[in-house]
Amino acid sequence: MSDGVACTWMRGGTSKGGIFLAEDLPLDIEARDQFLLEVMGSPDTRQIDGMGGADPLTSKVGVVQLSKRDGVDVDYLFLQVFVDQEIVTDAQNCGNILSAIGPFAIEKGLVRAKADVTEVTVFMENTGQIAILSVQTPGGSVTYAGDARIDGAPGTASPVTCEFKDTAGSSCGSLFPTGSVVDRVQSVDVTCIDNGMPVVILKASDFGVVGTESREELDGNIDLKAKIEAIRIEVGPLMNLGDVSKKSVPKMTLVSTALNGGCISTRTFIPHRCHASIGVLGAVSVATAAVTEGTIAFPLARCGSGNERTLAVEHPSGEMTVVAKLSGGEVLSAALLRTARKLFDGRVFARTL
Ligand code: NQM
Repeated sequence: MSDGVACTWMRGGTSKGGIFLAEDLPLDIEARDQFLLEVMGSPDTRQIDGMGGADPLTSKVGVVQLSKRDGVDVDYLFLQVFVDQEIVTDAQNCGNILSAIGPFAIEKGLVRAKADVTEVTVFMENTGQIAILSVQTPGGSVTYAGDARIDGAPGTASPVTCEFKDTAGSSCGSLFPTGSVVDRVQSVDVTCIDNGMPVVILKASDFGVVGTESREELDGNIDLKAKIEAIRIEVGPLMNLGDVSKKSVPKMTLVSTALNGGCISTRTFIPHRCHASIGVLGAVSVATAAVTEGTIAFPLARCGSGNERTLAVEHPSGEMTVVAKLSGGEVLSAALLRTARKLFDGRVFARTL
């Protein structure tokens, strides 16, 4: 039997997964992906023979290494391990798992902790962009205990703030990759946007739903999911993502008027299951659509005014607040509060490695 591979299991925001040092994983991508499929127990809807939680949100991997880039601490590659298909994809980023990368990098000695708060500058390899994380390090060591609360994760923990700049066109090349703020696809008006995450914004009422249904109710609506998937497959090439049939992007977000005083209400398919909340960069893309005139989201949204806006994106388990800085109507940067927690540190075993 092998000695396994060093790994830290962490919750990052409302996601959970295995965080590895790049040097500990097979260099060959096929061997790496096969290893990760076995670690998670995929493909299997229950992931019974692995660590995955039978949900795309708990079947995630972060791969971290010291960065050689100027002004950057670590490089982070995100990998989505599909639950029920033999697919490991780097075609999407993940802002939730990102929030675990700061504490992980400090704990593994890749970044030296300062007193109180340590900034970790991360190059996100999936999209070639930078995020700045602020991690609580009282007395020079990471703490996971604290008073910060995020919707979708129980209890409180220490805050990790995530700041994103220049995320427009992260995967698609431009903010509105089709060249238009609205397109008609399969007889439905949609907004295709990428401000950190490729997202297709859809008006819930165009699909005969209210848009505030539970995750379970929407996941059980087979007709709705088939319509949404048909649109997704058609817009993939229009968004410069090519054939998306085996990719986890674009995400598909149904929007409606906020019910709890926020900016807008959302239900997001990621892309085949409804998200229990919403992704971090997914929320940045939705908030950007909400403040941009002409989009599907704009007439439904309440965004306030000024060059700094606090935009609460409502989702099935509460809301995610995006603090957006704007200039001339354009979103220049976005900051979000997350929490993260180390759950396990040890060695993980695959069947064949
Ligand atoms: O959009 C889920 C998540 C995500 C992605 C998904 C994310 C993001 O909640 O930045 O965090 O959209 O597949 O972890």
